[in-house]
Amino acid sequence: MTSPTYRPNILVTGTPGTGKTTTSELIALAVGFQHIEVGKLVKEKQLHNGFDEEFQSWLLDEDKVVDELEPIMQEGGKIIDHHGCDFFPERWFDLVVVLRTDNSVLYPRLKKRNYNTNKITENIECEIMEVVVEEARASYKEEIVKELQSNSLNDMEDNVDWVESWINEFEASGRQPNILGVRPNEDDESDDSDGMDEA
Ligand code: DAT
Repeated sequence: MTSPTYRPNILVTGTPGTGKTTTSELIALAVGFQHIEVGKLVKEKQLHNGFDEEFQSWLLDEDKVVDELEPIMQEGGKIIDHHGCDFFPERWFDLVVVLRTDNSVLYPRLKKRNYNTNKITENIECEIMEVVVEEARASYKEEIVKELQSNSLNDMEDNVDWVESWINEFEASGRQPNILGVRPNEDDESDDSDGMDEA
């Protein structure tokens, strides 16, 4: 007898404008996962400490965001989309996708959003300095971090297909999602509770 499949959780991260929301929505539609855009949730549920006028963004309250999401993540089958990733508990995710975009493509995307100069400069520098990739590599096990190019619609299609295949393989393998942690007696070699690491 096989137990019902417990679906993995995925984080889609990257500099603003790299395509997190669009790609996450397409993945969610393709595989029946729930897509949660953290920026939207922060605004709706007021999980912030006010508005930063200079950078025109909400100053999110990381503890409130984690508390709000914890029970949701426990259900499995979630795609979280956010431009930062170091404050989420490491055990939440089975795959971390970092979207990357060339600056010549990213700049017009940000300009089209009517971002002010500060915000455009900050985001372009962020992409040049590989801030989000570095953050992802520092916060999660290397083998679960996957960098994907997101310059064109073709790339987007390929990225959705890649994640869909990854989910299919994960579920076919019978692997246990990280959020479930290590069950007693299931892994006798492991004494330490490695399900509780904080990023
Ligand atoms: P993010 O959530 O990372 O801020 P988004 O999904 O809102 O990005 O996308 C920003 C804009 O760029 C939106 O108009 C869709 C477009 N876009 C994103 N990724 C793309 C891609 N790979 N090819 C073409 N357009 C893309």
